[in-house]
Amino acid sequence: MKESEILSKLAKSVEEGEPEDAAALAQQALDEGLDPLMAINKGLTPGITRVGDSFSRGDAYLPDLILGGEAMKSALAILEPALMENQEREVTGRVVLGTVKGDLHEIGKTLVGTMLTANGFLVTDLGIDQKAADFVAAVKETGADIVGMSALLTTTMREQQTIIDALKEEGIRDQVKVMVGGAPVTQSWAEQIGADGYAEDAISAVDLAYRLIDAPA
Ligand code: B1M
Repeated sequence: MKESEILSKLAKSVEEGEPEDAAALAQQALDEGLDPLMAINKGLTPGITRVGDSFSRGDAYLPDLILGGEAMKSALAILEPALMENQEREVTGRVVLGTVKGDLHEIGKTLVGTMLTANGFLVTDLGIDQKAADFVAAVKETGADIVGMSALLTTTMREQQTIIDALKEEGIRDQVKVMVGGAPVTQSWAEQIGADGYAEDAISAVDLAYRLIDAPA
């Protein structure tokens, strides 16, 4: 199958919420030598973006979001291990990563964690719906260099501020760099809440992490 055809079928499998098709196409993409990152960025991501856009217009409903998310996750389960192959294994830095309280979106956060891991960062992934106290405890336990907070909802992005405040209250704000991201998050929001950096996607999150700890990329 041509590269463009696999990419458009991957997008369609997510858009139509077909986890089995998405996984089979992801495997086919790898078997045919496609770059897994390209399969994610030019196949899966346009598919899930279209699901979100239809939802915004009222042409799709919550079950469509759920199925789109499931299809994306099943393809990522095949593609993410391939992203890790032949990568630098020396530990570059320690990162605590999670999706903030009240927010159940995990796909982008997990992708950021995978890319960081593939680039030598030791990532403690707290999961979704994590309160400030859990971020603070994990930073203390792991001695993290960076804490990364993902928020996908305009209502939950304020939690990023709450976590920074909690780090200050615990007297550890100066010991850890704060990285924020997620669809509604912007550079100006990051500045407003006193984060050390904002990344738009998983690739720029890796560049940012290197910069934050002054490591050569
Ligand atoms: Co939700 N949802 N959702 N949803 N959902 C959005 C975010 C939305 C924009 C859809 C829309 O209306 N167009 C909208 C938010 C509106 C807003 O607040 N402005 C929305 C809504 C409204 C909701 C519910 C409220 C719906 C409802 O119940 N009525 C509900 C909320 C639940 C909750 O969290 N409490 C809800 C639920 C869900 C599902 C659970 C069904 C499902 C998630 C499944 C899962 O994760 N397992 C879901 C999905 C799939 C989406 C969309 C369609 C796709 C999100 C996604 O996975 N994208 C989304 C629309 C959209 O984003 N276009 C939408 C793919 C992923 C690779 O991208 O997550 O953006 P993303 O991550 C990127 C970057 O943002 C960045 O890098 C990633 C990789 O490139 N990044 C970081 C992310 N985190 C980062 C952290 C960093 C750095 C970069 O540093 C730490």
